[in-house]
Amino acid sequence: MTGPSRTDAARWAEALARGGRAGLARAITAVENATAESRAVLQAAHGLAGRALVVGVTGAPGAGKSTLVAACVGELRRRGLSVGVLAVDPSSPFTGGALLGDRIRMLGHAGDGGVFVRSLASRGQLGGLAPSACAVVDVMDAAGRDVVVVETVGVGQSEIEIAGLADVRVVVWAPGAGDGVQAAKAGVLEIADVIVVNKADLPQAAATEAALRGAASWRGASAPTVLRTSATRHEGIDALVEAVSERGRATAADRAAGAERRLRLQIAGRAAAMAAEAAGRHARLRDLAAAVRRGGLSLDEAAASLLADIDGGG
Ligand SMILES: Nc1nc2c(ncn2[C@@H]2O[C@H](COP(=O)(O)OP(=O)(O)OP(=O)(O)O)[C@@H](O)[C@H]2O)c(=O)[nH]1
Ligand SMILES: [Mg+2]
Repeated sequence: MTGPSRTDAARWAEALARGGRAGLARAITAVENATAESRAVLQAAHGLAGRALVVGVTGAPGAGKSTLVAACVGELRRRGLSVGVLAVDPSSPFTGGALLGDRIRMLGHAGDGGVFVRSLASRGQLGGLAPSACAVVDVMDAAGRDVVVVETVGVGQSEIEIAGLADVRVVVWAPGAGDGVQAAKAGVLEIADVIVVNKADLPQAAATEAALRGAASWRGASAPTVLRTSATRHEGIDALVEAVSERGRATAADRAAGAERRLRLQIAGRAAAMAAEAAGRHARLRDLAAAVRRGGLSLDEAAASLLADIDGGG
């Protein structure tokens, strides 16, 4: 079927464009493990990406993110949209993904070709998790998934990372969990487009919702949408999907801008990894360490000097 003149990237582009689950799974595995094929996969993916709505879902451990994502997947399928889900868990990537997969299976999406779930392994991610997540998102996007949902456990940094990765940022909150002050501290109020108070079947949900809405009001017109759900009772899911769609209504140019943002993150991530590697085996490292020890240079000055050397090819 494939002639000898066809490039690997063109073959992958064709495989991804077909949108099948097997091809998508193989492509992600190649990217994740940086196999010989990964370059061609990424070339194909980056050429095709820029159509999916990318939704980031973050929040404290146990807030109900996975249960909520699974419920939303059901609602998105009812709306005829294909979905890719990526579970990013820096602490336990396998159990996190498996749990999410279990929940989606429980909802009867196991045999549904319109749902594709994957977890991101944390090994070998020198430039941080975000660039790797971006690459997988691009592959799902390229494979024609209408919506790509990325679940990350919110532990400070990942909320910030998700801000660059997603087109729409959803922060999941559990009732009573520190309310507004805690949210402000976590930086959640700056990055959220939608704040969900999940477990609305528990006491305090309304008070928490009010506190978060008040705490986010300083953003004025750009304040996040705040709403309540009960993922286990399937309450408020429709409104949540609607709010995300509303926020995600975008032109083709906006989607392309999202893909370009993810590409920039990937390049910067790789550059950071390369610089770290070059710095770690640089001949001047010993002298710089000695200078820092003597007090002649600060750590930052030594690092800047090393970077300048690497930059100059030294
Ligand atoms: N009462 C109640 N419990 C819920 C609700 N949603 C989720 N849970 C429960 O909360 C627990 C954690 O749910 P998960 O969906 O795994 O939460 P998570 O935020 O994905 O957790 P991590 O990925 O480990 O950070 C489970 O026992 C869920 O059944 C809800 O709406 N109401
Ligand atoms: Mg989870």
